Amino acid sequence: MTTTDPNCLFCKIVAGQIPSKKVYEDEQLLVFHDIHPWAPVHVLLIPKLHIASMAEVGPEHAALLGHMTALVPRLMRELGVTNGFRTVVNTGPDGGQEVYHLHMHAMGGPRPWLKG
Ligand code: DGP
Repeated sequence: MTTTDPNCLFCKIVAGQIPSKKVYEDEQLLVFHDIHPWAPVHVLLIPKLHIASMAEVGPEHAALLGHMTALVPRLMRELGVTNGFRTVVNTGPDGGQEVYHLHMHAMGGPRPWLKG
């Protein structure tokens, strides 16, 4: 189950064809800093497998998504986030998804989106 899409930006990051500030990697997942952070700490967790969005997720992906989700608290701790964090998965046009390779945003630090 190692499908990739040669035209996909995040598949290119997985392949090392586009550089990223990597935070974590294992056989199934890659985590790197978002290029346009919305928070002091803002990383993206992605499966190496190309899944276009959460809309394509099925029961066969349960273990992968469980693994991804369970990694978030550990990564936030390792990145110095001590006072809570926010996780977001944008899905499809109405969900505001820009990159069509499934990813979870994990954001920590003071919340700029609540200011104003
Ligand atoms: P979304 O709207 O959920 O599809 O968010 C996509 C995110 O991906 C957005 O916050 C910016 C980030 N992003 C886009 N291109 C790149 C890139 O080339 N490198 C990195 N590190 N992040 C990117």
